[in-house]
Amino acid sequence: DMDWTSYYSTVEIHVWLDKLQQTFPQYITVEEIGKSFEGRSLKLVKLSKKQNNRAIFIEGNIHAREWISGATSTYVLNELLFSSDPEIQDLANNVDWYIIPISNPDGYEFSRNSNRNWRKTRSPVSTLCNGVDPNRNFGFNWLTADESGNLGASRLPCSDTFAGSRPFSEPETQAIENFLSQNYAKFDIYLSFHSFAHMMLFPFGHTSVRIPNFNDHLNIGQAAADRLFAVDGVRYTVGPTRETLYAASGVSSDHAYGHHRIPLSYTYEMRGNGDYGNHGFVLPPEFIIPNGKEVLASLVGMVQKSRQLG
Ligand code: 0X9
Ligand code: ZN
Repeated sequence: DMDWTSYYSTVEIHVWLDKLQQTFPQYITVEEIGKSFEGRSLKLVKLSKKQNNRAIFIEGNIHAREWISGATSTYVLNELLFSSDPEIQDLANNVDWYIIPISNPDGYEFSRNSNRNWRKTRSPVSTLCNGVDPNRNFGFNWLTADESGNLGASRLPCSDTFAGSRPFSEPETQAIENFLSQNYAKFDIYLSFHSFAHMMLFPFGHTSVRIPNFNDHLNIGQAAADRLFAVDGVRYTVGPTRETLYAASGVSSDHAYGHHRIPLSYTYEMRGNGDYGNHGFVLPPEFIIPNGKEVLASLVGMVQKSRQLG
């Protein structure tokens, strides 16, 4: 069984999800929203303990090598189900959670079994190369340059930020898009889990023009980062992607905000660098639980602050 002391395979995670559904059929639903290029299941788990809750969407491990992002998705779900902390129970009871722990299973398995540093999907894109960056393959401002002419994505198939031949060229991103097109109205918050930079980024990546609810994103993000910091002293930087990190176009969280108008959208860049060692993407499994605890605490801060601001 899973205990968050190691990183698990896609199949192990999916078996765990299916077991949860069997154990808690009243409030856990597992749905296959599509299949990956290599035919793996894209599983989404829903936790809903009450009718008419608003919902939060979590997309994990869209980047193959960012293993902590998938592990944290399942950690959060497990805590929502089993924690006795009243603040966590409040999140579980009063929010519906839609979680895709492994959004890029082909890439994740390739990173586990062949090339630890793999980032993209695994579809053939030229005679030489495989893979599209799924976090450059969403439709909103796909392959769009910023004010300085920076695309924040690549047209070159062998690049690690290859945007694909067209928006949603990948079955993995298309499956998420199909789901969001049917369900966007349920969601107050879209969360895309990544590593590693200790950041909470919000739209946009393709322009430094500020979004209409910039201040809400900043204040709610800062409340989340403050709760995160209180756990273990890890300081996240909160800010808009283009200013805080770099130019990036066609990313999922901008699509969720800009196209589907989900009002709050964050990209988490979790542990990997800094005080706890410069591990980068290859974060040792003993950090799964500490990282999970602080991210979970941040969600408490995020939901409480967003209630306050209405
Ligand atoms: O480049 C990315 O896709 C993300 N960083 S990573 O090192 N995990 O690859 C950042 C995406 C920024 N997101 C938004 N524009 N919201
Ligand atoms: Zn990433």
